[in-house]
Formats: sequence, structure tokens, C-alpha cells
Amino acid sequence: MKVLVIGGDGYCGWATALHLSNRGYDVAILDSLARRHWDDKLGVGTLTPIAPIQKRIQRWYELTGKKIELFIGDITNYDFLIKSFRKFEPESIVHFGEQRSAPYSMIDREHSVFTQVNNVVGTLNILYAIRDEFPDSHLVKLGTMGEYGTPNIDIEEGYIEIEHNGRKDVLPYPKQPGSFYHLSKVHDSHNIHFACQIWGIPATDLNQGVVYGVLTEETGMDELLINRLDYDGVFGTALNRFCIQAATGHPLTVYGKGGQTRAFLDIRDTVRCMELAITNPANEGEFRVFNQFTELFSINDLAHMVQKAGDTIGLKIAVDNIENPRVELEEHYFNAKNTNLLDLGLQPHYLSDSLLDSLLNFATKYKDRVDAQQILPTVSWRR
Ligand code: NAD
Ligand code: USQ
Repeated sequence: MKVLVIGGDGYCGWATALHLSNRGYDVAILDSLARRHWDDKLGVGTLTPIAPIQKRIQRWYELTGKKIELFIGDITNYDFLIKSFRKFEPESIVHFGEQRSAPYSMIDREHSVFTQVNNVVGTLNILYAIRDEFPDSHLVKLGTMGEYGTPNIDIEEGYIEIEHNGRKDVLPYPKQPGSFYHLSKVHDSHNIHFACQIWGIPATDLNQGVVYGVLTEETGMDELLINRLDYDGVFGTALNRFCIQAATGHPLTVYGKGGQTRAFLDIRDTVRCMELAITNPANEGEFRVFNQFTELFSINDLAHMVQKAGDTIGLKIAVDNIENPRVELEEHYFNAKNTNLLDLGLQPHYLSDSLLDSLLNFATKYKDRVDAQQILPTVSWRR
């Protein structure tokens, strides 16, 4: 099967491209390399040194004999997008190619507008390319668990049955996202759902939790294949940041009370979920939603787990509850369903087993590359 991985130079996309290539799929990567540029403009960078995309792909070919085609360009440019589609003729389109940081989207008006234009227009262009020339292609789109927000009831997978004034219907699950980035994903979901209904496109929206870990079978094969590990206040997720903070002797930066609960999964499960979604495609006109995560943790849970794992390698780790730069509930109910991917055969990895090997050990190995200026948060949700 021919799979186009849009955003294939990024964290999830790179690991997915190699995983699929290794299993015999004919893979192409499409990426604008914009993420490297955004890092440069903010003066931040991955802890692990990632090679240029051309070198990564060349090394993969030397090691395995498997070719990955490369399309460098921006999916908000329709002309580039449709020409790439025509050249590769994808059967599955895996779409990771968006601006994915909540803090980045909250920097100022310019970054909010950019995030929403980049994400919403890119996805709309893909929908039109499928409609016009590749109507049988299956779109596998990365959404996010944060689309749901933190409602005081259980979170279903995409849809909820509602009874109102004596009548019943199955409706899209209510969305209450917490940043302009998360909102861009909600807008995407609505656009994809509508396109499925009117044009019969088959699509899967994967509401993914926070992904962690550097290692997959493939990215661990060679230093030139290493994946990125973001720890700065804009692109670094809490768990990554805690590991780097632990390795450098900085107290863990828990925002506010730390009762914020989120969904999580290992990068090795992300790549497997992508394979499960493309080998079990949605039906014509179906807008299918899977919640893609394996475990739920509060931020305090994460801090305790990092402390415990750090203890085993002699790190003495303090925790600091700093003022929360975000506007969000710090103590709340959170219970989400995730049975769809498990039913397709996902066998989860667990954070307690991978924290050391896939995160803390990388954090200590590369700690000399840490820029101490990037540890504290720099973006506020407030005016
Ligand atoms: P990333 O920033 O590492 O990778 C995204 C890639 O997309 C980058 O290489 C970037 O250059 C490319 N890109 C962005 N806009 C583009 C455009 N207009 N045209 C072409 N390429 C473009 O992000 P990631 O962490 O790999 O996330 C990938 C996707 O998964 C995103 O859609 C994100 O919202 C979603 N997601 C990520 C996580 C996570 O924890 N990392 C969790 C849930 C969902
Ligand atoms: N947080 C801390 N300390 C930190 C950093 C963050 O307490 O140093 C808190 C935040 O306030 C928030 C929680 O940790 O309550 C999660 O923040 P995060 O930065 O780890 O993750 P988030 O902003 O939610 O975004 C990440 C990815 C995004 C993806 C999302 C999945 O960057 O692309 O969509 O996780 S989810 O959270 O399920 O929506």
C-alpha cells in the first residue's frame, strides 16, 4: 500500500514513516520543514540532535534498502499539494502536518492566526485533493484528546447518544478545547466530517493523547535516525520537560495544583495505531473517530513517576508548583474511552516501563545540550 506521511519530518511522522517502511508499505514523506524554522525563530531546539531529512532518509536506505520518496513543500499551497499527490498516487494519507503547540498558538494574534490558517487550510486542501482526484484514498488525520476539554462526564469516542425532549440522536461529542491550537483541531474535525458526508470520503480522526518517548524499533537503529525530544516552554510537553529538568537538577515545573489530567501513549503505540488505522480503513463516507491513548495521568502523577524513576539512577528531584501560565481546570473529573484501537489489536506499552529507557536516559545522555533559558514557561494565556 502507498502511504503518504504528511508531516513526516516531525516527531510522530518520522517514527511512523520508518515503521511503515520497515513493514513493507511504500512510503513517501511530505513536509515543509517549517517546524525546524519555527524552532530557529524562537531560539529553541530538540535535545536530541536530529539530522536533516535528506540524510535521515539516505541513512534509512543504506541500512534497510528501503526507499522513502520526499516532497518538500507546504500543504497550504494547493498547487504543490496536488502535484505531489499526482506523482505519488497515495492510497492512504496520514496527516500529521500541522502546528501542534498550544503555547505557540497563544503567543499573540499573529501566532493564533498562523496556527489556524496553517492547520485548517492545509486540511481543507487535502480534502479537496481527495475529492477531485483521489476519491478512494483513506484520510487518517491526527486530532487530539484536547478537543474534548475536561467535561464532568465520561468522554466517548467521537460521538454521544443524547436524549432531548423525548427524542434521541447520536451526535458529535461536545468540544471544549483549551487553546487556539486545540480549537484548530476541532475546526478540522468539523470540516472532515462535513466532507465525508457530502463527498463520501473515508476518513479516520485519531484523537491522540500526549505522546512520549524517543525510541521506536526503527529510530533506535542508528544515531542519524534519532527522533526529536522537545523540552522548551513552547514545544516541550510536561513529561519531556520534567525529564530534562530532572537530569539538569531543576525542580519540576508543575503548573498550578497539578491535578490537570490528560491521556498519554508511547510513541511505539502511536506508530502501531497508525498501521492499525490504515490496514482497517473507514468505509466510504464514514467519519470514524478513535481516541488514541493508552493511559491517563495527572500532572502530579507524572512528577511522582519521574521522581521515582530518577531515584533509581541517583537523581534527587524537587517539585515546584509554579503559577499556571494557562487558563485551565487544575482539579477535575477526566475519564475517556479508548476501546476502538484496543479492539483492533493494539497492545499498549506502559509509561512505568519506558520512562527510564525512552526518556530519562536520553535526558541524562544529552543534558549538556540543554539551554537553561528554555526551562521556564514563556507564554501566558492571560491578557
Ligand atoms: P511536529 O511539529 O514534530 O511535526 C509536525 C510536522 O508537520 C513538522 O515536521 C512540520 O514541518 C510539518 N508541517 C507543519 N505544517 C505544515 C504544512 N503546512 N505543510 C507541510 N508540513 C507541515 O509535531 P508532532 O508532535 O509530530 O505532531 C504531529 C501531529 O500529531 C500534529 O497534527 C499534532 O497536532 C498531533 N498530535 C501530537 C501529539 C504529541 O504529543 N506530539 C499528541 C496529539 C496529537
Ligand atoms: N504542564 C505543566 N508543566 C509544564 C508543562 C505543562 O504542568 O512544564 C501542564 C499544562 O498546564 C497542561 C498539561 O501539562 O495542563 C499538558 O500540557 P503539555 O504541554 O504536556 O501538552 P499539551 O499542551 O496538551 O499539548 C500536547 C501536544 C499537542 C497534543 C496534546 C494532546 O503538544 O500537540 O495535541 O498534547 S492532548 O493534551 O491530549 O490534547
